[in-house]
Amino acid sequence: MTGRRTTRSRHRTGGLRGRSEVMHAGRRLRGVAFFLVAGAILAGGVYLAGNVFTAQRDQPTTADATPMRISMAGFDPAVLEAEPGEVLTLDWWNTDGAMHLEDGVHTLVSDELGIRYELPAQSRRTIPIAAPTEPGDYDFWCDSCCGGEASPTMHATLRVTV
Ligand SMILES: [Cu+2]
Repeated sequence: MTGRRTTRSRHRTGGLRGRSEVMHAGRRLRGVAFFLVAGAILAGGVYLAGNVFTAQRDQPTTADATPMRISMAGFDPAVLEAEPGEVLTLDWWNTDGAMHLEDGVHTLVSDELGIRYELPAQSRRTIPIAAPTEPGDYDFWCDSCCGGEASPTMHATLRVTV
């Protein structure tokens, strides 16, 4: 590649000046190539590391389950929608390590909905949530970390609409 460029360039510009410019360009090209390769390797590593946490999302345990992640950032999605009386099946997974969690779990709690589930660190489970027959927004939260019920971050909503 460098050789061909040199030849072509010499034809075009001729003389020593052209040659040194070409050598300069060649060096710069190698520099760029190095960063491209290094960048690709880095990106590959980040991609693989990311897969450790996201791979689970691609393989729901139940085909028609609604995926929901819990982490220090809260529930994702933070709003679930359901029809009155509908029973949602959640494919629920926890991306946090045990050392960050009280008792090693995140929880999903709601007095109104009459539920209390626990999810151990870096695991997943399928859970049912029954929507009340009365439309409205129903609050649920995690009470095992980050201030629990007092922390707005750890709340999410079951939205029941007709
Ligand atoms: Cu939690």
